[in-house]
Amino acid sequence: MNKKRDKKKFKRKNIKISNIEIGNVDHFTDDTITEEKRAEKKLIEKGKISNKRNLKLERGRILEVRSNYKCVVKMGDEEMSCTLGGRFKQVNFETKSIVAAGDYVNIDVSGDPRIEEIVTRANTLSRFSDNDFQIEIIIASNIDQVIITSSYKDPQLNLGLIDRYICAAKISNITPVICINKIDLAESLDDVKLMGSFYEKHGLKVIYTSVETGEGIKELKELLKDKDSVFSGHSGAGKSSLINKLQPDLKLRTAEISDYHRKGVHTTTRSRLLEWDFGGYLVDTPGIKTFGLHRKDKEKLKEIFPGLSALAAECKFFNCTHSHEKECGVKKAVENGSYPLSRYESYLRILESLSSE
Ligand SMILES: Nc1nc2c(ncn2[C@@H]2O[C@H](COP(=O)(O)OP(=O)(O)OP(=O)(O)O)[C@@H](O)[C@H]2O)c(=O)[nH]1
Ligand SMILES: [Mg+2]
Ligand SMILES: [Zn+2]
Repeated sequence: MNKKRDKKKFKRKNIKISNIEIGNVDHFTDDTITEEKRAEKKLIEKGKISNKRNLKLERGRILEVRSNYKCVVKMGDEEMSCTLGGRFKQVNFETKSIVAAGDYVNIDVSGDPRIEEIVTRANTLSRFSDNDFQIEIIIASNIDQVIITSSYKDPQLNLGLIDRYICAAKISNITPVICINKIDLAESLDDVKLMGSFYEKHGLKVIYTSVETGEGIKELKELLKDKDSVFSGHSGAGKSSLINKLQPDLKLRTAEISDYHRKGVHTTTRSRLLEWDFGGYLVDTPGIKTFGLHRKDKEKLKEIFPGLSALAAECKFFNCTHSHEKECGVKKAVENGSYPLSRYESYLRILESLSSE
């Protein structure tokens, strides 16, 4: 077939309209509806909104994620098991967590309850896998504060892990609170408080608790009241024990100290959203060993790592990363002893972990 000739043949002629009265322009709003419909269809196809929006969806909040497509949800006063709508089953390589404890969801209750929509999250406390792909693991969502739980001893206080939590929380606009538990095991309290004083100096809240003696529990309760908090930290730090102490009827499983020296004991195995009887919610989480941040946040590190931004005014270069540069305010402070070497080394370790390709 000769395409050129065809084109010529079918070329449209300009149509002139005369003697035709055009009615009320409102008749043409059909066009805009079509546009909207098209946009909506696109969103449905992308899985951003449900195609069942004509159904009555009810709002609930995820208490626990049981498997990839099953979770326990609270709706009103009821707890129910829910599945996830089919469109969530599309593979997403960026995240391991389709839903997380704390998510608000819209549920189709016309049959077996099915989650159809995840309400946009206010924030997430997320860590990222160590490998190149940096897959997101959501610890909890829609929370006000993270109680970074560390024990003074058994297991040993790990300030490097605390630093990583602080950075992750700040990146996500979540207030970090440091809780140093098991202070009954400390020989001297001065020794413990010295460790916390660095963080307090840089505006962070630090509380010292003991489930054994009850110290600090009242202060912790005050802090938790009417807020949504997540308890996170090393396995065995005493997260579940603290929660039980605050509200004994929750009866969370905790491990005996003797058990806990065995390798790989994780007593809490799934994150769970629970309700305080004094107001607010909490998420108890399984212990973690390491907390990976995302490489995309590398630039923010020097702004959010405790105490660095105030020293940066003394750096020669405005974009100083306080690592290899000369005439660096942070390095000077480390040299003259006004900034602790151990925290500077922790900063460098995190910086390096975000630099590897
Ligand atoms: N001496 C002392 N022991 C404590 C304290 N708090 C908790 N423990 C003990 O520490 C052990 C671990 O406590 P858990 O509450 O199970 O720790 P967890 O942080 O929930 O651990 P995972 O669920 O594995 O992440 C238990 O044997 C507790 O009795 C404390 O303040 N002092
Ligand atoms: Mg636990
Ligand atoms: Zn510098």
